[in-house]
Amino acid sequence: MKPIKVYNGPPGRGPNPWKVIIILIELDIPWENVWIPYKEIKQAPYTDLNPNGRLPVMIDPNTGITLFESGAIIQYLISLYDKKHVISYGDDKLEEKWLVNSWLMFQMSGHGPMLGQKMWFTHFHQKKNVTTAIDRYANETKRIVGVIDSQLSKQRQARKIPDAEPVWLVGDKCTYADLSFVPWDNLLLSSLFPDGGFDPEEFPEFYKWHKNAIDRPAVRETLRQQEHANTTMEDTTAAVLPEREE
Ligand SMILES: N[C@@H](CCC(=O)N[C@@H](CS)C(=O)NCC(=O)O)C(=O)O
Repeated sequence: MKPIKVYNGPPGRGPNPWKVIIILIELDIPWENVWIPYKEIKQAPYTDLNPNGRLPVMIDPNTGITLFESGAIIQYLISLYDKKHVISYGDDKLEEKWLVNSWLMFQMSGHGPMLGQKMWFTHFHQKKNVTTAIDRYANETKRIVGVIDSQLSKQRQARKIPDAEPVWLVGDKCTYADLSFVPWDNLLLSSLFPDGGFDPEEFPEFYKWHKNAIDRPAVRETLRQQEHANTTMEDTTAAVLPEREE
């Protein structure tokens, strides 16, 4: 099998390409990063691959298919390359199969965008301390983490899973939906609330779930590679930031 190409932006700080990479490593699919400076992603030829000018893009040379949007890429990888349902469910578990997709959509449409805006107004927005926006996205982030925490708690009760054992969003195993949250949640625990205001221990199931996810070999390997890129590559992200006011 030829390696699947994942477009990523130096130094690899953005979480969305890594969502795809976790899935590739989990499924033991050969892959490679294609590093493209951020200043090149809003123009052709990159916008011929992703009209929205964002990362990631995936090119699968085995099928000739090019896709953008991390959630769509994950669905593609699962559909083509997880035939044994290592991190998904098949038609014999029809409800679980589609519920996993609901949680992926929740990550894509709720979790990612709200945490993304929290990140933007906390770290990058030109005008500092826009408290109404920061508060709005801080509250949304906490509300979303609460939704996850409550789902995990329901799962633990319904399935009578002892406290020390892992619990996942759907069914009895870790799926691509659980994994899709990992890179954003890692930022949540490290840099989204630099001045406090978020105590992960207030969401005990969420906290344990994230720790269980990052303990998986594929996730550990992904985060190791991300850390390596972050500390060794030139930072090109300034190209997408507005001019800062002094
Ligand atoms: N919904 C998109 C979001 C993609 C996205 O925002 N990617 C970030 C990197 S993690 C990006 O390209 N940022 C550059 C920009 O904001 O212009 C996906 O999941 O693929």
